[in-house]
This record gives sequence, C-alpha cells and structure tokens, in this order.
Amino acid sequence: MPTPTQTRAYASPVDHTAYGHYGTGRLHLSPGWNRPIYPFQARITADGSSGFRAEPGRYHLYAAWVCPFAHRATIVRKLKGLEDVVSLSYVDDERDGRGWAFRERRGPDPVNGFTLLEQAYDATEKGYGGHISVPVLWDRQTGTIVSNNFPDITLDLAKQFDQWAGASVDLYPDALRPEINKLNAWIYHDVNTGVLRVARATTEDDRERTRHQVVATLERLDERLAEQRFLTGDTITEADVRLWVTLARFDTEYNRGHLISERELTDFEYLWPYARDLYQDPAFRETTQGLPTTWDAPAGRGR
Ligand SMILES: N[C@@H](CCC(=O)N[C@@H](CS)C(=O)NCC(=O)O)C(=O)O
Repeated sequence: MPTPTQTRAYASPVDHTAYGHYGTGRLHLSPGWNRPIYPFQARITADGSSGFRAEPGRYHLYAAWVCPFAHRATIVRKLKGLEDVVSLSYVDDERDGRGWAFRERRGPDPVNGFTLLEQAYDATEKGYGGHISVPVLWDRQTGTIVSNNFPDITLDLAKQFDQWAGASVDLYPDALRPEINKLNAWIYHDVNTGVLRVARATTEDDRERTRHQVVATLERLDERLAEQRFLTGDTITEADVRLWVTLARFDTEYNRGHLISERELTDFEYLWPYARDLYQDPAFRETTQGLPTTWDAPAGRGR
C-alpha cells in the first residue's frame, strides 16, 4: 500500500465553469480593509506551553509561490536555516471555487496527500466554510492546522525554533520590537494591502487617494534607507521581510497592472538597491521566482 507520502494525488485542472471562482461565500473583506479573521491562531512555543512545542519534523508549511503573505514565511524559514526542521510544499498558482489545490505544476501534498487545501481546513474544523488561505502551518502530530494567521507564523518561525535554527539571526529582537511593530502596521496598511486597495478601488477619488498614500509611503521608506542599510538599522528584521515581498512584485505586477506610481521601484534611489541587496541573500533569492535579471546585480547602498 502506498503511504500518503508516496501518493502523488492531484486535483483536477482549474475549472471555473464547474466550480466557479474562489471567493463566493469565502472571502469577506470589510469596507475598511481591516484584516478578515483568520480562525486558526494557535502558537508554537519553544517550551510547549501553548500545546504546540517547537520540534524538528513536526510542522509543515503550505505556501503558494504567488502569495506574498505566504512568501514571508518561506523567506523566514530559510533565513533561520529551518529547511530540515519545518517542511514546505506549494499549492498550485491558480484556483477555482475549490480554493488552493495541489497540481503537477507545484507538486503534491507530501504530508497528507490532500488534493485540495480545503481538506486541511476540514480536518481541523469539520464543515469549515471560511477562508482557505495560505500560508498554513500544519501539525503532523495532531493532524490539524496550527495557524493560518500569517504574522504569527513568521514570528514563531523566527523566535521559537532557535534550538535548531540560526540563532544568530534575530528577526525580532526585544529591543526593536516596538519599532518593528510600528513599521509592520504601517507597511501592512500602506504598502502590502495599499497596492491591493488601489487595484480594487471603486471610485476614481478612492483610487487616487490610495495611490498617493502608497507612493508617499514608498518615498518615506526611501528616505529612511538613505541613512541605514535595513529598515531598523544594520541587521535584517521581520519588517524588511514584510516590505520586500511587495517590492519584489511592484514593477512586474502591481504597478504594471494598476499604474500606482509614476516612478518604478528601479527609480527609487535607496529602495531599489535595498531590494536588490536583500535579493542577493539566498533566503530571498531562492524563495522567489520571476524577477527580471536587473535584480541580479549586487547592490551597494546608494547605487
Ligand atoms: N490577506 C491576508 C493574508 C493571507 C492571504 O490573503 N492569502 C491569500 C493569498 S495571497 C489567500 O490565500 N487568500 C484566500 C482567502 O483569504 O480567502 C491578511 O491580510 O492577513
């Protein structure tokens, strides 16, 4: 009998006629773009006090190459050197009404042999009818989702696995937490979801206002980087990871599709070398696909 890990089970091809588009009855965005509730919000802890102890081989990350929120988790996993500690697989790039699925393009689900990510949600909460989002952090021991709440996933990978991880890389140092939290909130609103709000603006006024907010924020970040290599100083933190996933998609996706900024990322004096600087790190480079070769040039500050 093949075990689930040997089975290469795949979903049938994307079919919008049969299954509709993902979202109906699932995606609820509040008018103010407050974050929807991501219902699985357990935490992994080094001492196990949360019920989910950090252990090698216990947890699996389901990600999507196309999703910037999942991308953060894959970057942090690699920055911390957790490739042999927390396993990783990718769902297909496209979805229909069934949500994220496993197909040949990105490979099978190596843990459970699921064909649809919905099965992971359903195994955790029978009859689950909410968002089927990535990233998902799965626990092999209980056979349930620990978390689909992206900010917690990166922080737990960054902080709770130091027994096996590159403890010298501290992405969330105590002394910088207030500053990182402030930056993260700002970046989430004005950049990460700012670009999405421009795309989905329903009036021209709204579009213009949001577009200017994104551009003004990029300009402020550019100024900040004139003074220092990373957002909080001379070491990478969680805030850099949060910003980078949107910068990496800015010219080729968001700005090309929705004309947010007259200046491309490559026109920003400090943001562009900063983005390239991070891309030279394998944790960023090897978790990213589709960037033009202009990103390959190593960047000194100010160049
Ligand atoms: N947007 C979420 C992060 C997760 C997310 O949006 N993931 C997307 C893919 S990039 C997804 O799977 N969305 C499906 C859903 O939320 O129903 C947040 O702001 O917290």
